[in-house]
Parts: sequence; structure tokens; C-alpha cells
Amino acid sequence: MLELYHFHGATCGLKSRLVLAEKGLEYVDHAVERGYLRSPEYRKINPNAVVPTLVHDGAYIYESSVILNYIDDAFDGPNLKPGNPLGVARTWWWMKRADECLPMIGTLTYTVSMRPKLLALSPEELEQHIEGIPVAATRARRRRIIEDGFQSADFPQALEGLQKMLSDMESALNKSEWLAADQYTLADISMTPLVERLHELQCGEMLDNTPGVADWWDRIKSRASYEECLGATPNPETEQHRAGGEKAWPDIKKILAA
Ligand SMILES: N[C@@H](CCC(=O)N[C@@H](CS)C(=O)NCC(=O)O)C(=O)O
Repeated sequence: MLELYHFHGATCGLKSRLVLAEKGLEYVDHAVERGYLRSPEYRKINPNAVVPTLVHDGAYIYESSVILNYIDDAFDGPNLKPGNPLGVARTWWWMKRADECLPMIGTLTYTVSMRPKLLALSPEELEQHIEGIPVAATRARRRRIIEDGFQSADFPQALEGLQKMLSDMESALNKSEWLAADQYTLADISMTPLVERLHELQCGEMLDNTPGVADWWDRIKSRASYEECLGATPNPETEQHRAGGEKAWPDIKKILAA
């Protein structure tokens, strides 16, 4: 039996759902609430209190890039890695890149959209939220973002990193039809939720200087897997992301232009 724990609105959860959709696999969909991740019950499933968690015949598999690769190797369906070592290396390079960019998109999301909600908590609840994050680096970053918001050093660094991500994608897409090769691969799946989140946060204009990425994005959105994962179950935080993003975009634009 194949099971996936995720929550709607989690970028890494979306990655896993996209690969399951592309492979055409049936699975038990444990779409949990974000708050459930901190429960003792879920921490027995995933000690880091994050999604995704894949469970295959009782074996627990963590880390979205590992999950993507496992699903591609373990099941029939279209191959989502090229059939040659160089293509596989390029695919892995993008999966690693997506992992590196996750804290950047997290910084953007929390600063622009999640922070106002967290600041409305009582000081005790806020402290509990921060101290309940099991991974020290994530906990320290979350504290800086909540305390300093747009003024935190993390914010411009995240924007610079995301701009570099788009320019790297542009260079790759000038060489091949898809990111790692002339076929759609796990590389494209890995980058999809990051670009989706830029759009959710009203930062779609960041793609104005990368026409190849804009064209790739149109092709991604027209895939059945995109509709299957986001059409029926849109991110419940979409409206909050939109409102925060609209407000923040003029400042973001200035930082990007500096
Ligand atoms: N490196 C991990 C990161 C997992 C992660 O940080 N997941 C986020 C969602 S994308 C999460 O569960 N966050 C918990 C929260 O927001 O409370 C992976 O790629 O699986």
C-alpha cells in the first residue's frame, strides 16, 4: 500500500503529489491540517514534524527529493529521469537546487503572507510556535523573520536567491526543451511548486525577464498533473498569499531592482 502525508499548500507536498499524478499511481491521500504536524501522533510518523512523508508497504520515506526518486524507481509508468547518466545527473542537480531554494521560498512566504497571522498570536502562543520547530536552523530563521519581517537579512538574500534560480532555469531552458533534457523529468516537477508559490505571492512579474521560464510555466500549467493536483484541491492559503503579495510587491520590486 502507498500512502502520502501532506497538507494542501505545502510546496514539498505538491512535489510528491505531482510525481504520483505523473506516474498515474493510486495512493491513500492523508491530507492533514498544518497544525497536526506538531502532534505527538504525527511526530511518530515524521520526527521533524514536516511533510511530505511517504509510506510504502509500511516503510517510511522522508525528504521530497528522495521521495520523488523513489517513486520514479519503484513504480511503472513514464520514466521521469532521462535514460543516460548525464541526463540523470542534470535531473539530480535540479532536485538539489529545489531543496536549496525551499528555505528562500519559505522566507518569502512567511515574511509576506504568514507573518501578520503569527503576530496576532499572544506572546506565549508565538513563542510556542517558534520553539515547537524541531530543526534549529529553521527555528532561528523563523524567529528572525517574525521579529524583523522585511528588515531581516534573510529577506533580500531570499529574493536574490530566487532571482538566481529563475536565471539558472532560463539558461537551462535555452539549451533543452525541459529543465534537465528534452523530456519532462523530476527536475521540472521539483521546480514547479517554487514557481507556483511565486505566482501565489503575486511575484509573477519576476518572470518578465525570463521568457523561457514563462513559456515553461505555461507548459507546466497545461499538464494534466497540474490540474489534478491544484484544480480540485487548490491551496486554502491562496487568498492570504494573494493579499499579502499584492501589498508587498512594490517593496519587493524595489529590492529586486537595487
Ligand atoms: N527538506 C524537506 C523539507 C520539508 C518541509 O520543510 N516541509 C514543509 C512544507 S513545504 C513543512 O512541512 N512545514 C511545516 C510547517 O509549515 O509547519 C523536504 O524536502 O521534504
